[in-house]
Amino acid sequence: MEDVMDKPTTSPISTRKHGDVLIILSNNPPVNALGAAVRQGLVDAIAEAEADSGVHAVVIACEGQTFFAGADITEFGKPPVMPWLPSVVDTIENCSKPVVAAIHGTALGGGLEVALGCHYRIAVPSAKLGTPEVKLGLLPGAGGTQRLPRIAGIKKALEMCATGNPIGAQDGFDCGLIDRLVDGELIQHAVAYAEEVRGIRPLPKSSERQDRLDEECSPAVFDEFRKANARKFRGFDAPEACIRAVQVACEKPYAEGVIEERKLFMELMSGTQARAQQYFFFAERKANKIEGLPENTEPRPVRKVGVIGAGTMGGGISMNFLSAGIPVTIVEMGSEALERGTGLMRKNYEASAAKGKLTAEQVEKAMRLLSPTLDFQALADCDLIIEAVYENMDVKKEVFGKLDRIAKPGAILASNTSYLNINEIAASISRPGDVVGMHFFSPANVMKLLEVVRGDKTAPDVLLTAMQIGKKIRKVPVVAGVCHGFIGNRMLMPRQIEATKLLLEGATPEQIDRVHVEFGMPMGPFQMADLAGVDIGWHRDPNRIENIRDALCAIDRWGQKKGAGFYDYDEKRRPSPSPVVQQIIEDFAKKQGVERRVITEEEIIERTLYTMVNEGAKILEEGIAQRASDIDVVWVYGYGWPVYRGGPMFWADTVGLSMIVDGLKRQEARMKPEFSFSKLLLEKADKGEKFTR
Ligand code: T1G
Repeated sequence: MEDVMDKPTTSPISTRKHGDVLIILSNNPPVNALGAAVRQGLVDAIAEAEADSGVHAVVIACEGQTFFAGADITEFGKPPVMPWLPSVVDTIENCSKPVVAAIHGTALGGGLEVALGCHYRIAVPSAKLGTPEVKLGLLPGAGGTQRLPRIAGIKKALEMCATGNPIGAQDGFDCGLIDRLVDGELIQHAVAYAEEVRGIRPLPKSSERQDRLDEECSPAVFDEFRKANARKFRGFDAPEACIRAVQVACEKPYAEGVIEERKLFMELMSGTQARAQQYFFFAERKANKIEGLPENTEPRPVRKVGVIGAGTMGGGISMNFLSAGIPVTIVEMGSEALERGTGLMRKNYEASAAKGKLTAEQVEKAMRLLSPTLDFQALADCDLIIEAVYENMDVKKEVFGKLDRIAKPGAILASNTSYLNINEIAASISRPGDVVGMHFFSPANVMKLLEVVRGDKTAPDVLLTAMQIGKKIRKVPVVAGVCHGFIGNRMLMPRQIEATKLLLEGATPEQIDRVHVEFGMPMGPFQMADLAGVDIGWHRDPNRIENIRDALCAIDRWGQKKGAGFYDYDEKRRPSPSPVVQQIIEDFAKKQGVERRVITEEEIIERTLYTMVNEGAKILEEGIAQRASDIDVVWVYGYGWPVYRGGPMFWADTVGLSMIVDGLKRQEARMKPEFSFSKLLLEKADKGEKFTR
């Protein structure tokens, strides 16, 4: 029986009849976002089904890569266009004929809410289901917080709504969200399913289900969930709103619950966090785009990767490629170091398996792709070689010299340096166009950020390849120009300099760190120094004491690894203020004739965060970053800047650039000689402009 095409339409929604089943099809690339035209099209299509007595059931499906991936985020903040998504979902649920959702790809947010409005849901096994609104500073606003717990239970709904992490189709089936898993031709299966259920009455409406609520509703469930996630949700507004909304499902009938949901949704939508997180959604996607790349640039194939150095960074870097199914040859100077490095990689994999993140088979599969060797020549047939050796220019040049002699033509030669000059490294060999920086962040197998450093001679296809392979190994690659510390570490320097000066002037490590932690950072400058190692970059001469860091290192206070740094640490690595350090600071201040005084939180913010913004502006005006939002992506993914503040540049815009300039002017005298104003910051503040919009 052939499908009868209905009238051609410019709407992204089309319909066709298969027997007595009306198939409603969405074609709104790239992700079938539920924009105004899609919403109207769905309402019109349901009306068409209702009006056609020859139709006894309906299927809703999507063309392209995915089922509806949610509301159209580009419409947020603009005047709303009817019909509203909640009423579209109600229209579907109140259809007098059974509606079956046919799910593939990612049914997310409003997309899952549309599916919950349908009477039945079938999916292919690879499908994912989620309510990621919380990652946009929101909550499901089209009935999801009331329908999801009624179908999948309270615990599942809490987990999905408050974390925003998707679940797999099998998990969806197990919790009752999916009625059938199907392989093969999805729409055919959906039509067959619709035929099966076309006569069943009453129609199963999610909003009317009560049984799952009765099973799990108890205040303890919510309190336990809050407690278990307190650390993860710290500083965010949306997770608590999600918990509250799902809890309402236990306390009120559906019709009242959705009113509460709407109220909570609108409160979040009008807040700064939602704006920051929605800004960041697009910032992350923009970061992938390379300005000025010649159109016809093609990436180079990367089928085999080489890594030089099996230390913590080399091992972590290698794991990313192994986990992506790309074979890695890892080279070390000595067998002991090689065994230690590969042993640590296996240990890290097994730790992930122990947490259920990987299967034992996946661990073995990844480790089978690893070829450890002491033979540098083994890198000769690698397409991409990443150097992760000791952070010293001479050592780097020596390694690149050897690579220049053995690497095959067209191989990409990358350095994991976090500070050194990529142009200087490139200039030391015969193929500077093949050189690029790939700056991973520690632990390299965990941290998502990858600074891809474009040298003056880096060829366009080399840059493109590094960006694409970065995405392939599930990193967030950001283009950075060559300067000391690239984007992230360069902005870290003024913060560390001012934080240390503030210690001499009267602040304490715990005071400065508390201001940063309350601001939303995972830790402050001194906790970070103790974690990374106070001795990083230390000249190793205990008799040469030029600053507080030297003084600490000279007495073996190298940080957590030594049980003492700026803080003292107990056996559980819990920090406590150190009278020894306080004495060292006061002695230093005296020796340097620094008058100590009371330091306010405001001054700490102005001297440690406003200075970062100023440095970010310099990075922009020098073209080291392509755009302000890239700087924000670097700081959110590389340094734990709270995403609900958007990133340093977005945050500066919310504070107001003239406020930032005024604050810096207030502190300028104390920040000399290191501090100087960015011209771009002064100009924009003067004109009332912003960095990020
Ligand atoms: N709205 C508008 N544009 C979107 C979009 C959306 N929901 N999702 C993706 N795009 C754009 C994106 O900007 C990019 O554009 C292109 O599509 C490809 O995306 C009432 C309020 C679906 C898993 O949060 O998680 O529903 O850069 O590069 O890696 O309760 O996109 O090419 O110009 O990410 O294959 C809830 C968001 C909305 C899902 C695909 N939904 N999207 O990943 O491609 S709020 C979401 C994603 C809501 C209701 C509430 C991912 C993806 P460009 P991409 P991908």
